[in-house]
Amino acid sequence: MPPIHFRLSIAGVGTHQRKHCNAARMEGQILNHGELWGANCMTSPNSKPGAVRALFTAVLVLFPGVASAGWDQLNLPRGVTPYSNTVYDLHMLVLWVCVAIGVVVFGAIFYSIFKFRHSQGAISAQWHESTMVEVLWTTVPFVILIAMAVPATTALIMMEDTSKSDLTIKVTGYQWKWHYEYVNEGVGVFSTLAHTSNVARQLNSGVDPNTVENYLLEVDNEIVVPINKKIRFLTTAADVIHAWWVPVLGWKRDAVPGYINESWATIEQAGVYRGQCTELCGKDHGFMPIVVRAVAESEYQAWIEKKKAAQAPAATSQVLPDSSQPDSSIAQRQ
Ligand SMILES: [Cu+2]
Repeated sequence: MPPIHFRLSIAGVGTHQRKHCNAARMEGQILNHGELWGANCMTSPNSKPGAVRALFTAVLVLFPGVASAGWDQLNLPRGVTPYSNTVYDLHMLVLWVCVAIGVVVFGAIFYSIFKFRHSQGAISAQWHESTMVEVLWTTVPFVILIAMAVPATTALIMMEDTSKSDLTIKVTGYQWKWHYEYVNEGVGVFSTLAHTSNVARQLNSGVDPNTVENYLLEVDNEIVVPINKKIRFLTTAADVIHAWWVPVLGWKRDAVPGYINESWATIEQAGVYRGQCTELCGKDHGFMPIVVRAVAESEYQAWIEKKKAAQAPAATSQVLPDSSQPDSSIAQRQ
């Protein structure tokens, strides 16, 4: 049930609700609004579900985000890779297991507190030395943990398997830009913050950042990758620790000087996907976005050929930026 519908329903909880209940009864439907709707529908049209209504109204007034935010805004994004979908499914599985445990445990606690309260003459049970209880509270959590560990381990093994990749891209973090090397193709691309964002971010630039499209999430040179191909990413850095993160791929990897971390992605939907550096790497950490354009294989090949042709004459003279002057490219654009 989308929360927005819930808010509208509550707002019109009087006649609207009664109409809904009557219609549902006539059509033999099962109301899926949860216990509160069901309980209220069973009351007569003249009854006053005041306490319930007041409670919900208070919650919705105090936490308007609960009512207006869709599930997709509260939850993880599904992403565009099998990797990210596996992560999402695993997250949902564990979440619902936790919800079930929470309902059972807190239900038992609150039921016990209410049912066996002192004013009702309750006398506490004596469970000391109960073998049955001890066996149960040992084996039940054990079985639940094993049941969750199996899909979690399967997912972890899948995540680490970078074998049989179709292409390899080496990602190197610099203060404050990214370099992408298409290892098998001999193509390299530096990707820095787009000029429009870079101008707008300056103090007293006179440019309202709200008017800049994809502010701080746009680059001068996006990288192009083919869809439905297994891409191996090798992440490293040339100065300090950065982290390469595009949320829809389902992972992020630290880019550490002197080390190479591996990951992979098979992007199933064409599109432009954005991300950022996610390791606090210096004063311009927030100004090294990532843009990945996933296209059809033929379009990718055409892009690679174009890059090869453009870089061929300059290949021998290409010099990596001097990390002792890390902000040189930013300064040049100002
Ligand atoms: Cu960084």
